[in-house]
Amino acid sequence: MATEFHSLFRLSCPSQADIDCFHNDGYIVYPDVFTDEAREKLIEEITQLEPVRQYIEALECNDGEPKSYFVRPWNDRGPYGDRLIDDPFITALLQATIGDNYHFCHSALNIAPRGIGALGYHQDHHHWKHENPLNLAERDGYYIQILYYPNGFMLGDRSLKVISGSHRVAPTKEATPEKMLAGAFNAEAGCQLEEKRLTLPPGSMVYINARIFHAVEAKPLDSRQLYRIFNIDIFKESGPPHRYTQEIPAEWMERACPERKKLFMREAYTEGCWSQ
Ligand SMILES: O=C(O)CCC(=O)C(=O)O
Ligand SMILES: [Fe+2]
Repeated sequence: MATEFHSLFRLSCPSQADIDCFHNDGYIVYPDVFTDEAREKLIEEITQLEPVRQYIEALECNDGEPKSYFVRPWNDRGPYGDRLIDDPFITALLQATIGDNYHFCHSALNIAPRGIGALGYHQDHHHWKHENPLNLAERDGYYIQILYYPNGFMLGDRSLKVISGSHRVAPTKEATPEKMLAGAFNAEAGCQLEEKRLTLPPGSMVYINARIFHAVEAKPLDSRQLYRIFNIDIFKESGPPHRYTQEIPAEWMERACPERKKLFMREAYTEGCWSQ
């Protein structure tokens, strides 16, 4: 019996304004973009995974040192998590921003409890800070992170912040987030580099060019939310592996349709693969 699977999102494709945001600011914010059903099912699927269920159960009675739950790659995906990989909206968004020539890189799942510390400003382009000829050649390739926040976050409560426009600055040692925020790179960027602190309702997503500096604020002990769920899918322009380009499980390949197979047909990262 064929199951009909509609998009998990309220939108079918990005607007021209969204695409402009991507190029000008380096990111697009989609508040409450999941359908109610998809949001609820995704949360259910994630929180009912056995290790997650145990983690949450421990949180409810634990008063020890706060620890995040983190898995990378996140392969234990139910039907909703799985569908995210090539949902029609995601495919339309990737094609409209970076074209057709991209692959699935990897994924992760993170659950952040009350009391967890901040994550400082960073960029996630893994061919930077490595000097192999391969890394140098790949430096300008797109590396796209799609950040999903199934249960959302409030400002100052494990909230994401970004330096808007920071993807326009060449990734040198001098280009630090502090200097960018002090205005020292506005001329190079051709715009004012500004910190944007986000607040997002449940069912939101943020689409970023991983060249932008981004950071995450701490989660206060008295946060109204017991834990914040964050899952991420990463896509890269076709080419050699990035640091975490994951092995595709055999069963994923077997059940993939031809379009999805194309996303998976690339090399995974292995020790030493950049220096051969
Ligand atoms: O937790 C988040 O909202 C983003 C985390 C992040 O920047 C990362 O995993 O690289
Ligand atoms: Fe990051």
